[in-house]
Amino acid sequence: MATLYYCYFLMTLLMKIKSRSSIMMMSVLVIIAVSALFVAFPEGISAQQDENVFVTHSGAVVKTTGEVLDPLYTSATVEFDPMEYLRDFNYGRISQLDDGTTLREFTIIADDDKIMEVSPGIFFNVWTFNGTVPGPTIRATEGDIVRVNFINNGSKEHTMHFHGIHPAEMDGVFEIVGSGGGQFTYEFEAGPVGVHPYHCHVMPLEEHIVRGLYGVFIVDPKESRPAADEMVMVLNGLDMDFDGENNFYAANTIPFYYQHHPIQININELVRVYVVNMVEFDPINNLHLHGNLYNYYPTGTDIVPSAYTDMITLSQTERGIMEFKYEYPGKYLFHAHKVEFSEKGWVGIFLVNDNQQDKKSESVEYGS
Ligand SMILES: [Cu+2]
Repeated sequence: MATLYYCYFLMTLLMKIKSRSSIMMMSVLVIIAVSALFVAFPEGISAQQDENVFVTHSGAVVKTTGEVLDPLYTSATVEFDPMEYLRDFNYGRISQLDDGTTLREFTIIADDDKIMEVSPGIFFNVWTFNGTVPGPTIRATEGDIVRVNFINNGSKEHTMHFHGIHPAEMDGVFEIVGSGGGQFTYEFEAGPVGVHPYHCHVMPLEEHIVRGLYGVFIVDPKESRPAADEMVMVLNGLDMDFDGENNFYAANTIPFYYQHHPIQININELVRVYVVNMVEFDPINNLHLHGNLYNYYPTGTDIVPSAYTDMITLSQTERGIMEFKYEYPGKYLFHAHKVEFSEKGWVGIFLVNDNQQDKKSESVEYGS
């Protein structure tokens, strides 16, 4: 209240002054007076600036003095289980063409209104292929015909751009698919052998990718790879506050998920991991495996590994295949050796069982 009287007194004085030089003098006095106010009442002024109040879509009022990460949503419309995603391969609806070629048909639906609980209590508006981030893992054998019936149910334009070899009009860049039910059919021969990303290619590309419009496309060699416990890891990041930096990092979207729910594998059984880096903003990501080394096949295009290592470094959309076996039971970390990423969620555990019957049981939780 004293502050108000002070301002009122200064304003009254100013209005009574007529001459130009007096006005200049009074202006200097007002500046000094306002500066004095900030010195006298620093807590009152800064407290008002720090207080943030948000009204969520559900009507709840959120007050905070800390950093707020997307406070607009309080419930999820996406169901995503990283343990299920890990080993879930979609081979499509299979039929034979007249010449005997295998046709694999897929239906992929894009949406951009879904809300995902990406960490306990943290909700984020994700853009999805078939309702999840990442979208389904599409799998075919080299030489198969892949036909993708794409439907854009979003409110924005989207496409599907596959990495690999295909005609220009199947590249998902210039053939924009309109919102609200637009359709396009992508059709091409599966190739080359390897692990490839697919993603939306509409501008601003950064946003369409970071929001979640990506997935993995595996092309198997005609002579299949040796039997193994196969899994997919998409390395991704989440920019919750839209400042062009990731707040969370993960393997398969949910930070720390495989640390709290270790991936169970068997001793002396070959494990094959299809790993794809979809992190935006940060120029590199990496993957370090504990207590072991792995054969690494960059892009999965060769059947002979090019490295035997415990560390690979990946830029945007770089990917490859890792193969390894564990000789000793126990728990082993895998994580980004860029420690900032692992401390923000990109870390997990392989739990190596020596009892084969325990394999893939999801009832055991481990770590904290
Ligand atoms: Cu898009």
